[in-house]
Amino acid sequence: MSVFQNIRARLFRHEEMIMTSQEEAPAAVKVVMYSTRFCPFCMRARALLQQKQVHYKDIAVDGKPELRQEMVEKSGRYTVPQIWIGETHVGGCDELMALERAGKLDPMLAGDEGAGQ
Ligand SMILES: N[C@@H](CCC(=O)N[C@@H](CS)C(=O)NCC(=O)O)C(=O)O
Repeated sequence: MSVFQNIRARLFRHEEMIMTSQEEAPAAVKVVMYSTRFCPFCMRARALLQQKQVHYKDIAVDGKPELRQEMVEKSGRYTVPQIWIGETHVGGCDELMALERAGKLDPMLAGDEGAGQ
């Protein structure tokens, strides 16, 4: 597969994932992530959520200044990804990974938002 075919395949998978995430109802709690396609932190966060088989809404802000602005207003942060589990603003990839290391991510995904504190 050429580099361009590879990139096209990745883009297609990303679009498909966004549609799937938006069409399927979240299980226990709503998970939302603002991201860009090729940001390594976004990829890591996405991989962890996918590994946990979480249905989440992935809002791609690539080339969408209005969506990035929405993210900044909601989170007070300028970097992607920005992740919410239910009403709780988790932060970025590092914070998501830290929750996982602390054993707090699974309870939060199961609806126990207080577990993150
Ligand atoms: N510590 C942050 C780092 C995130 C970060 O640096 N993201 C980069 C993209 S890979 C970013 O948003 N840079 C600013 C920009 O793209 O405007 C995290 O874990 O999420």
